[in-house]
Amino acid sequence: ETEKAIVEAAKHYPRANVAEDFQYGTAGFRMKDDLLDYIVFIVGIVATLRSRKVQGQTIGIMITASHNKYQDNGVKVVDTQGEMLEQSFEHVATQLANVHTPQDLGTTYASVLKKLNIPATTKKAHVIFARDTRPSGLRLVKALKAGLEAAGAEYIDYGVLTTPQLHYLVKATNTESGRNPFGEVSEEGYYKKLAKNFVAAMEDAKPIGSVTVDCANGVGAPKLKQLLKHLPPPEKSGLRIRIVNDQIEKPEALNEGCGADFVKTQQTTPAGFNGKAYDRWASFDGDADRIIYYFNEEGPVFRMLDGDRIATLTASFIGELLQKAGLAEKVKVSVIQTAYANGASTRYIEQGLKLKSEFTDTGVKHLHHAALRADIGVYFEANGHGTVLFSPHATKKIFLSEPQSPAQLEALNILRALTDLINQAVGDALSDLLLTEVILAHKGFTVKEWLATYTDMPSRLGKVNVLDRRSYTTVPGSAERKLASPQYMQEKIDEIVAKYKDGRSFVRASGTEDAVRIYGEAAESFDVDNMVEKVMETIM
Ligand code: 16G
Ligand code: ZN
Repeated sequence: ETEKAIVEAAKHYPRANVAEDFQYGTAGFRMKDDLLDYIVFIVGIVATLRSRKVQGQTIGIMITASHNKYQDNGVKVVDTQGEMLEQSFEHVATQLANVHTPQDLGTTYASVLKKLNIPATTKKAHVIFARDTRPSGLRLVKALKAGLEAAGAEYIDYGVLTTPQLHYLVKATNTESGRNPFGEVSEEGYYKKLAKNFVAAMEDAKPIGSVTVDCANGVGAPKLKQLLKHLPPPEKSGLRIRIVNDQIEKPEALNEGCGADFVKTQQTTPAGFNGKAYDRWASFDGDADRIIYYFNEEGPVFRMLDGDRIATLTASFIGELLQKAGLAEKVKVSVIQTAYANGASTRYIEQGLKLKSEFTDTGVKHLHHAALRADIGVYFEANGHGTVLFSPHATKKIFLSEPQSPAQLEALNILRALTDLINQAVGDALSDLLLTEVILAHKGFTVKEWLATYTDMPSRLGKVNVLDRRSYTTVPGSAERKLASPQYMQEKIDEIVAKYKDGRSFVRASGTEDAVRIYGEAAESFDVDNMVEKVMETIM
């Protein structure tokens, strides 16, 4: 009768009458919000199925379109440990999203049920969900509840949250009664966990000056304000956190001329910027899972401290702590990057820090999975999404080692606090902000010293809109750095790149737009522009 209930409910949420196929992509489903009601409805069904498949563990659903325009929205599913949805269920989601009538949905649901091997009468299903500040969020929640109810899930609506807060709650819920609870199952518990470990990780370090955070006029603003209430006051901690772009009551202001994506892609300061030379600024994106830093030098000359910089800063700090704690031989740090990482950052990781570096395809789930294989895996995309994962082996060493000196004890204490200050479920702007501030304080770095750790290669990112991006495929295992098709295109690119000193360029199909992206870097900045243009011409 679940099937019947689904058919009935689907009559109120007809699929948008468009020919295009919807696809569960790297960021779930994302599109204009008026196309989404049916999609959100079926995602409720998919999450319910997933929960049943994992014996009633809790599954999460986040309604957000991150850095995209306020007229867009999206939906994605969070798996039991706070990670991205298991692959086979992505296919189920895509399949159900492209069924055109309630009757068809019913039969497709029945066949999926069979294929997934879920008896119709199995355990209860549990789902929790949240949304960002977009105006369409509340309407979509209605469709979501209809899907969940038809499919028979028990659910909790957590209202407005950042994406990483929802990931936290999923993981906390599923580990609550186990041996390693992730944290209290509440928004409050999230703040308490971060605040406590921020104080512990700071130890006696003295933060330098203040940081101003551009919250993209999104959900990060009210949530950062909440977090600040749990932190020691600036007079005590020595750190002042200022907030700009917090106008969530103005929907059209979301991500408009501000936020991490704007600053990163435009290479300029956001709306509302009023910093002086060398003032430390950071930007969140619209759902607060990305953060980048930046500042102006005199001139003003804009300087970016992006995900690569946060990764190298973090890896170097953790590497030093392991040394001091006497654990450097037993616990290895790996840095996981994508093809977009600036070549200078990779060289610095390998030659400067003498740490392992590894590459994966674009998209958080690929980085996350690679990081899971490391002792300590530091992963960041250049665009500011990232976190650090501590393996059970590393965690055991960090918590069970007997310090041989006060210095070793101090290093161990900081490492212990870091394992809980860092949101190991997913990249998290709030957590990464506190982490970065802790490291800068310990190192005694201003933005100037941070930038001076290495010099970025001049780089450029281009985009060409194409009719069929699927004709652009990359060689498996190349981390998207080599094209397999169209035929001969990689040869042409190699030929162009060979003419430039330290040139590197790659082309890959976007996972989120009908376009291919072209990245290039070279020793000289005039060379990069020229090279990337030539590579773009091979596509047009
Ligand atoms: C998605 C990914 C992001 C990636 C971006 C690349 C997640 C949660 N998000 O937004 O990590 O950087 O896609 O977009 O995985 P592109 O394929 O259009 O270049
Ligand atoms: Zn985001």
